Amino acid sequence: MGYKVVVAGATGNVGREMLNILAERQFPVDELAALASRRSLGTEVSFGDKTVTTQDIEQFDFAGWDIALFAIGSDATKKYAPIAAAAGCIVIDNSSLYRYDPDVPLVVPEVNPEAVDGYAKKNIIANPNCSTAQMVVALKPLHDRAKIKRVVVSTYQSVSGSGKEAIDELWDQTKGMYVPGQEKEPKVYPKQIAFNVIPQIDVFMDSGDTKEEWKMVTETKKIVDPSIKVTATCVRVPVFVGHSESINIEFEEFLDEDEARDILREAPGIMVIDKREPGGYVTPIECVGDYATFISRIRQDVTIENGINLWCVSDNLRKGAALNAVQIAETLGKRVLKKG
Ligand code: 11C
Repeated sequence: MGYKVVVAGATGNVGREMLNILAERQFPVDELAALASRRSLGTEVSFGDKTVTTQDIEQFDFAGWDIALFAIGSDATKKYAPIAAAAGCIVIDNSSLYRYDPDVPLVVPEVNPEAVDGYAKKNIIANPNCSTAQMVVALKPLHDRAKIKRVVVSTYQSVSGSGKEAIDELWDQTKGMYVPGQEKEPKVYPKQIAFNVIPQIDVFMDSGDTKEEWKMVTETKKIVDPSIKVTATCVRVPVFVGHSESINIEFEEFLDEDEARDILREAPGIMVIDKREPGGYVTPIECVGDYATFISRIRQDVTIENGINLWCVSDNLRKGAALNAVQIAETLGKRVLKKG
């Protein structure tokens, strides 16, 4: 016997990936409901070799359903997650709404799988921000060996992190550059994204950090270790899919670059591609559609006592969102629900 699974937000970028990944990984689904807002009602979505017609989330009765994967943004989540949870359906939520709630586990299965056991306080488990998810997969095995003191991270984040309109904006602006009269003004982003980079992701906070930067700090502490200090600069780049990160790590103890490479090679969810020659590293275009978090450019930072630099790339719609949510469902299945 398997699970009755709901995917809410099934027509969005992340919702569609959730359906693909449930099918690819043969998650034991007995019955599937694909939910959408009234605007996209009746849209057909693919689930493996089947086609499923979306149902109205407003009318849906969550009673009797085991797990709901939510990819509907914070406002809709605020309305529907409590309804699903109260009906006994465990919500795995991709929005930021519940991530910082002490009664809601924030889980990356390679890092803190045991945290899913705390799901029952609210019947909700939170999925982290995409830029955090790939970074903590890389940090955890190194932290276990040499205890991380401080992380300095700069991100290079693709436009798919901002949704479909942002993908269209990059495409239209890029084409528009070559056709006189077809130039497109920025709508989603505050400045032109084509042939440019924008050092702002999400809103500014009083500290001067953006909310994306704050998320990386706060979520890393909740998932890995509250003692780790993180400082982040998050930048949007004209890439469709795949977030990249330059990560500088300072440890309590010395960690040799070769040992760091060996640890990362053995770690779950990581693929090390690190040849010191032209092209001997991974770029975002190569990680699209993959499950792994790719690590390259592992090297000693000789400007501090115990430092390592590395380059980290992952598909933000997969490990950063849909894959991690499905892995949480798998972990919940193995550790708690034990069906399938
Ligand atoms: C971006 N990281 O790339 C964001 C998208 O908190 O789940 C995901 C926002 C979030 O724009």
